[in-house]
Amino acid sequence: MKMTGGAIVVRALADEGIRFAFGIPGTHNIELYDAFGDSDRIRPVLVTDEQSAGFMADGLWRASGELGCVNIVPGAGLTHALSGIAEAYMDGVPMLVLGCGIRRRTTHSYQLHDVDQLAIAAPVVKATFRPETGAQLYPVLREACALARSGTPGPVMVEVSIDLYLTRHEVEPEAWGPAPAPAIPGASREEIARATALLSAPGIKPLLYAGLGAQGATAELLALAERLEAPVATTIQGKGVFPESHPLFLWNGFGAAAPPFARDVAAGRNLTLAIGCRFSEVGTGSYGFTPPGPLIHVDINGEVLHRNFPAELGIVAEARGFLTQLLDELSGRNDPRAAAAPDPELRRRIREGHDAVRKDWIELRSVDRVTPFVLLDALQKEFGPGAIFTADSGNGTFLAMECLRLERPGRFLAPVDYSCMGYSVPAAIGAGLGKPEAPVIALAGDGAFLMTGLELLTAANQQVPVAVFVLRDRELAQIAQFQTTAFNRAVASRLPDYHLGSIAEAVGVEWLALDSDAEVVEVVRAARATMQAGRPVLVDVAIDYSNKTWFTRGVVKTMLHRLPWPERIRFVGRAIGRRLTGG
Ligand SMILES: Cc1ncc(C[n+]2csc(CCOP(=O)(O)OP(=O)(O)O)c2C)c(N)n1
Ligand SMILES: [Mg+2]
Repeated sequence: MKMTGGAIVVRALADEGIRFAFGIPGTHNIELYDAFGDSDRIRPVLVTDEQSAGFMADGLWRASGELGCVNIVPGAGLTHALSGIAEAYMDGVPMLVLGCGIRRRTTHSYQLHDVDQLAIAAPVVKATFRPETGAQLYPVLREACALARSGTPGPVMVEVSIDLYLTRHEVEPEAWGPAPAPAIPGASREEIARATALLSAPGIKPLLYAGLGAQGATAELLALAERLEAPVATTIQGKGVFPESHPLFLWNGFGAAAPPFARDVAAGRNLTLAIGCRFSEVGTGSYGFTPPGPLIHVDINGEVLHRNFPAELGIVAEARGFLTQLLDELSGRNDPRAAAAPDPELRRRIREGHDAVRKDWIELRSVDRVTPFVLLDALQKEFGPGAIFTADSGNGTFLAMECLRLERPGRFLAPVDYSCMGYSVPAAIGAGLGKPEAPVIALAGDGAFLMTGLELLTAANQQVPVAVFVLRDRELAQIAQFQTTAFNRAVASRLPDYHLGSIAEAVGVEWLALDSDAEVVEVVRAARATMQAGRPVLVDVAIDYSNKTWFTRGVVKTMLHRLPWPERIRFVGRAIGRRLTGG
């Protein structure tokens, strides 16, 4: 039968379960948009800037596991979208990047938007495809989606030329189906036996360290932690993979960027089992720890093993399958190993450590503005355990990481390894579309908000009732804090002031001011009421950043220690000199 290119693409997307295509139409893909108009399965979501298209598809997947499509015009659409695509690439988030190509059946040169798109996208996607015929469209799109979801997930780009959209093609839909799923790697019997032997050797006190790759394995991770009586730390991305109310939950990290109790507990362990993580710079607080060795490192992607820390045993395996096998082996009928007894001393240190951290935050309350912990605690209490938080690149990410206690993965969405400012508002909209039943709260820095805050217009237009809390310190604090510590001055990191309420009014969104701790509960409740009525809301928070996070304090120290001695002396000397002279 004959089908248009647009109809074939829409059919492939729908068969992949894709419900949302984020982007802005252009002359090259209006045929596709017309086909969207005929579809009741795919909603094209109009964004204000294509970088948000990537962040929305990212938030959609992280919150709900649903694949999103970034749908962009050639050249300018792609270059705007690259930030969101690159964030997804570095953070392991799958998405279909549906690029549109210029005419190929022409002898003309210097066409509109004519750049080598696949070359531009190649470093930030897992693969690129350029179907040549209409018949290739459907199978190529299905293959691209399968690849995006497999292994370490990530974006995959397919460029569809306008030629294919403008014409009809002879195709056989009866022959269409999903692409073969790539094999899921698992551990061999020998690898499981070696891991078991290392873990159950006499005197071994393991530390478990879990990343986003372990997000489908919470139950197994819990069973293993209890069986080994091992404390569990997670990466930043992995926040919530292990329930954070559990007595064995340590921290999101365990090195110099963690509070003293977490550092001490980790230092007392003598083996690390790391699952579904890759020891990235941000996750490790700038490589601010060495995993207590020996290290058993398990990841679905063999390339991450032995990269930052050599492993005694590196295993290429999907987390849940690995943990199931390991638990079977530990409790095997032939050679059952005794489960470790609960360690009251360990649990006491962890409990008292968390209590002390909490006490500090409460005691260091702001006198005239909003204390971060007071706000985050109130948000958790008012919105309950189903709430989804998005964070941005900035101080807010680390405050949220340290103050929120989450029981499940998919509740803390943050741009970590690419760390791109502008993530939180569009990611919240993506999350809200994927999980309409969950309250979604964006924690945006006042610098980051300037980049993508206008997407509140999209939230209003799409009727996604997100709450955006803008943390107003009138600084690029994450950088200004580094600058004032190291240089005793902050250059180009003070923000010019702007009136947030006017922006809210301009895009037709309600707004609230939150000026002090005393108002926190009342304002959070008012924001919640607006969301429950189906409308987005913006909150202007006079945040007090005077207490630095454990993360920032740790990273400043670690970075200093990574410098060669003469440079260290220069840095410290300059900071002291400027403090003494007031310069
Ligand atoms: C696109 C982009 N530009 C610059 C940076 C560098 N950077 C990291 S955090 C930060 C400060 C963010 O300021 P703001 O949004 O106000 O958050 P705050 O730290 O003040 O909470 C900057 C400039 C970045 N990560 N991403
Ligand atoms: Mg700021």
